[in-house]
Amino acid sequence: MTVNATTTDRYSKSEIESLTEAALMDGFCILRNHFSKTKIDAWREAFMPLLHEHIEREGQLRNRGSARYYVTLPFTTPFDDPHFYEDTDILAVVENLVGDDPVLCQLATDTPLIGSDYQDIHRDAPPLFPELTQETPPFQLAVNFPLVDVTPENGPFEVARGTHMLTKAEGMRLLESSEVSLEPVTLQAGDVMIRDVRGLHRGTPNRTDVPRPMVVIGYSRRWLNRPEVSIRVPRQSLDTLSERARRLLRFNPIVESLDDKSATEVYQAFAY
Ligand SMILES: O=C(O)CCC(=O)C(=O)O
Repeated sequence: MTVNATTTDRYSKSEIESLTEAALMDGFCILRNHFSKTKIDAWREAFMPLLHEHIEREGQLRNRGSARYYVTLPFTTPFDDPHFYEDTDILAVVENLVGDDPVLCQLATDTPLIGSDYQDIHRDAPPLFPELTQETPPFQLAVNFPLVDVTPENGPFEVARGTHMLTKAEGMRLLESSEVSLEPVTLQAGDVMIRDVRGLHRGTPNRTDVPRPMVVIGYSRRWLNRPEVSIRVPRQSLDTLSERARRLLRFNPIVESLDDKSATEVYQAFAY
């Protein structure tokens, strides 16, 4: 299910329900033309130097595959803009999926460059109860939006619809028997995908010279703490945050400064 924003970025209650149903059934839903392109341009401009610094510092780790990088964004201008992480429509779908009082746990990017390859098909989180063959309702969501248009050439994310409620083995069996297939998700800058991170997916090669950054804002159920993807919140920002933002960010570390950029990304194990 795809809903196109018209003159307002506020969806009706029934549209929010439809988006929620799509995400429950397919594992994802898409809100077209949702975020301001001007703001996305500002993010891309601010992001490119961070990508280059990251590649210099730890590009040799190659833990997402060749020429593909996971970079956490600093919680500062322009990335600390509540327009993105406190979006009313997105939070309405998020709360329908993972319940009231969710936790904002992740603010990062996945970027394939030329020379990147197909990733192994994976999920982004292990099951909560691996001893069960029955999956649980959603507990971890990724809100993804690209900082450039995503085309068939620049490495669209591919996802197998409806596999989020299956065990990985069962999802892989359906893929191998062609009962389900991987679908490339092409998005324009400004489009947003809300997905259950258990849906089987993979990154694909970017065959162009232009990096393809995809932002991931992570939301978890209210009791789930995921320190491996934390957002470092500067103490001086606390007073500027809304009450809702402080609540969303409650499991994240408060830091005196964001100046220390030397730490290696902690989020190295990502595929399950
Ligand atoms: O191409 C993408 O953005 C997806 C990458 C991905 O699934 C991952 O690195 O876990």
